[in-house]
Order: sequence, then C-alpha cells, then structure tokens
Amino acid sequence: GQLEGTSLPLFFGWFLLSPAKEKICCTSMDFLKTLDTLEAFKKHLNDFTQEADKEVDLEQYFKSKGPLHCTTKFCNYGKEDGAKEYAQNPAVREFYGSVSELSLSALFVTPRTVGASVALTEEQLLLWPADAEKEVEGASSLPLGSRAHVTLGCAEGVEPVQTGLDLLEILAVQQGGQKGELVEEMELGSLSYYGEGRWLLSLREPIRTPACFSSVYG
Ligand code: 2AM
Repeated sequence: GQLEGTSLPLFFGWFLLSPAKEKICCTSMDFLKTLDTLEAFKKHLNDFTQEADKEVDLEQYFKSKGPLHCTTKFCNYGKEDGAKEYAQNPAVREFYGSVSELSLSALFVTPRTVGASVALTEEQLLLWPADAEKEVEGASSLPLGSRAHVTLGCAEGVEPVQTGLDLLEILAVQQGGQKGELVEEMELGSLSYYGEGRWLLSLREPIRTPACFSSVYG
C-alpha cells in the first residue's frame, strides 16, 4: 500500500480548497471586526484583556496558523496513540487524496482561539477517530465528530490544538442544558454568549467548501 514503508505524518485532515478558503478567511475577519464593536462584547471585554477600558482589536488579537484544514488524526509522526492503526484504516486509505464537501455550521471565539465547527457527513465520519471527543471532561458523551473544526486563528502563545478543546467545552456547556445568552441576530446567524469569553455564532446557512483529505509531513 501507499503508506507502507513510509513514516507517519504529523497529521491527517481535510484541506480546504480555493476559492472557498479565501472566502472563509474574509467571513471570519468580518465576523471578528463586527464582534468587537458590539456593546455585548464590550461588556465582557475583561475576558480578553485585564486592562480596564482597553479596546481589543480581534483581527490583531488572533494570528492565523498555516493552511486552513480540519484535522482528523494528529499522529505526531507515529508518537501519538493509535497513529499507526489510523493510517492503516481501510477508509483512510480509500479516501486519501479524495475531495469532499465540508459544511461549516458555526463560528466560535474564545480568549484563546477562533474557529469554525464542521458538521461531518456519515461518509466523512468514517475518517473520524473514535476517541477524539474523549479529551475534555464532560465532553466524552458528545456525538462522534463533535470536535471537528477548522482553526481560524490563535491568540499569542496558544497552540492550535486548543481550538478543538474550546469547541468541546462550549458543546459540553450546551449539553449541560445552558442555552447561552442570545445576544444578537446577525446577518450570518445568531450570536450567543456562554460565559468566560466564549462566543458562538450559529450560521443561518452553513458555509460549504470543497476539501481534500490528505496529510502533512511538515
Ligand atoms: P487544529 O486541528 O485545532 O488546528 C498540527 O499541529 C495540527 O494538528 C493543527 O492543526 C492542530 O490543531 C492539530 N493538533 C495538534 N496537536 C493535536 C492533538 N494533541 N490532538 C488533536 N489535534 C492536534
């Protein structure tokens, strides 16, 4: 097989294709630009800065991290649990190099990360590791694929792995029955606040983008 005799990648995932990729970057920038002008956001500004009366420019606050993608399995060149098994999974071999459509269902922002949640299809779930949701306390009973996301940016000193953990945290709060405080109906969808600097914009229409299932050796 094509993966035999080669070392394992840093990670597998779906890589967003142009021009949808550029459009998503713009949408995310526009969202950040609007969010930090909202009164509701200013009211909770101390989640993002300790300095009283300081303004936060979210577009500057978050730095983008490489090509836009949705990680399926972080392998760390084989050092991660289950990396070899994942690479040998028949579905992974079958779909490697294929293009499918990713559906982005929400945008979320925390003091650490900004990302988009991805609603995976049944077929895409075949490529999703069974234990991906187990890392966050209170999130292990969430449906398979709940962690699927695209990292759009990270605050200074924050690693991108944090984006999926932030998403799981918001979903765990939701699952616990907390609806979030509906803050504003925006053009893109409804914006809710979940406390501790956690904002979620449920998109009225999902953003669809073609993406290629592949891996990074980096
Ligand atoms: P991300 O999927 O949230 O963007 C390389 O570091 C890629 O692998 C990044 O895209 C990163 O996060 C993801 N990643 C890094 N460490 C990870 C981990 N322990 N579990 C899952 N994904 C990880």
